[in-house]
Amino acid sequence: MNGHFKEKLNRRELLQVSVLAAGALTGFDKIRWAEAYQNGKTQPFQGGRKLSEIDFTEEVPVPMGKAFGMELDGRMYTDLSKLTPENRLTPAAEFYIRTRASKLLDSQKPWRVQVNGLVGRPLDLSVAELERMGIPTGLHLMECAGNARSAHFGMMSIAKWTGAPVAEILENANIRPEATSVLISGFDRHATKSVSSLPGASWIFRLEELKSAQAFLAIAMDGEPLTRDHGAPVRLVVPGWYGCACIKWVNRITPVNDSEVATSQMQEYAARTLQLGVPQFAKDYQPATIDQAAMPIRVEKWLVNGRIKYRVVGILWGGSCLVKSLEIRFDPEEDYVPVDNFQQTTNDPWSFWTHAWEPKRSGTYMIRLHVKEPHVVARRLDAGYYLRSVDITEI
Ligand SMILES: Nc1nc2c(c(=O)[nH]1)N[C@H]1C(S)=C(S)[C@@H](COP(=O)(O)O)O[C@H]1N2
Ligand SMILES: [Mo]
Repeated sequence: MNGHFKEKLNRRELLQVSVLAAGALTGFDKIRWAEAYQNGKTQPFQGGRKLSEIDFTEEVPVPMGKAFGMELDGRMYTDLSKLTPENRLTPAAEFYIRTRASKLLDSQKPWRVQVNGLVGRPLDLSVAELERMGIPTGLHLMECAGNARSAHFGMMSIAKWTGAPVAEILENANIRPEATSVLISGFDRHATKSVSSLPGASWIFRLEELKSAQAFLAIAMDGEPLTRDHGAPVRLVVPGWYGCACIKWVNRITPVNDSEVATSQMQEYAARTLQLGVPQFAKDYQPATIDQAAMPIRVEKWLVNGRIKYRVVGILWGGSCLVKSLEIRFDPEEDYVPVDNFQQTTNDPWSFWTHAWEPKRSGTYMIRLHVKEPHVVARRLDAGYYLRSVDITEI
């Protein structure tokens, strides 16, 4: 990408993001947040001054908000530390990337999406046809199942999507009664061999899972056509599922039955999507949905009435029912306590929380969140996956 184009893109996208962000909170959300920020629990910081932000320890610097590498090893990490409740969208130009566009991808050739297999009426869809079916599908979060502390957990972003509902495409293709699942595949041949990933991107979904998740073939993100790295001209989005199921450069939709063997992508991601072993058949896979999770994104150091106080800001995402009691622990010195300022209004995209903290002594603290309700499944969170730590030198 040349500098001029990049600059134009950034300016345009920035503008869009600020317009979007202004409209992103519904009136109801805005009032709730305004209340939460003015009432009670944020008062510990009233009249105070923010001195600095504390870096998370054991997280080496990596490029944030900038794409690097090529093809299967290409990445962009989103800087989540800048998010605020008033501006909770990640800029489109910084939406994380996991696998950059293949050098073998021919963007001159008209793109087609074939719908065949167990269908009464095979389809051969053009991008224009998908665009005609496109509807606004709302704000949705995407998280890579391999999102990691080494990337400051920056493989997670939100966008405002436009797409063609998969259910509608299947209906148009008259899918046969014996079809139980759907194989969705994308272009995934690359010029260079990856150091860590296998080529071949496809996933098999149970029909009812695709329908209940309201999966769609995305053609635009934040009002702009998809970029090459995000799967242009068309990619799958399955709200609530890990990114590995959200196939980019989609070219084939195939209704299948229960005898289908799991794809190499499903097998590669079996551990990260919390399967039991690596099942051979697609029907034996649990949905690759994102469990309830939470983590701090920023720790601020404040001076309030001559005293040092810390304000921990974090997000909560995933899961399928709203959490009422979220707890935080600053290990090894302290026990779990309820998070001060927290209200989850939706599972997708994320919600914010803040917590005032006055450490008793200086040292290294590991910060962990915990959902108190026993019926909420939070396997990664409970395993300590989203743990972050800070060094406190001043109290
Ligand atoms: N064709 C193709 N689709 C793909 C992948 C890929 O390597 N090839 N990676 C998947 C993974 S692991 C993730 S997390 C998401 C990332 O989408 P993004 O790069 O737009 O954030 O795309 C998914 N779709
Ligand atoms: Mo991923």
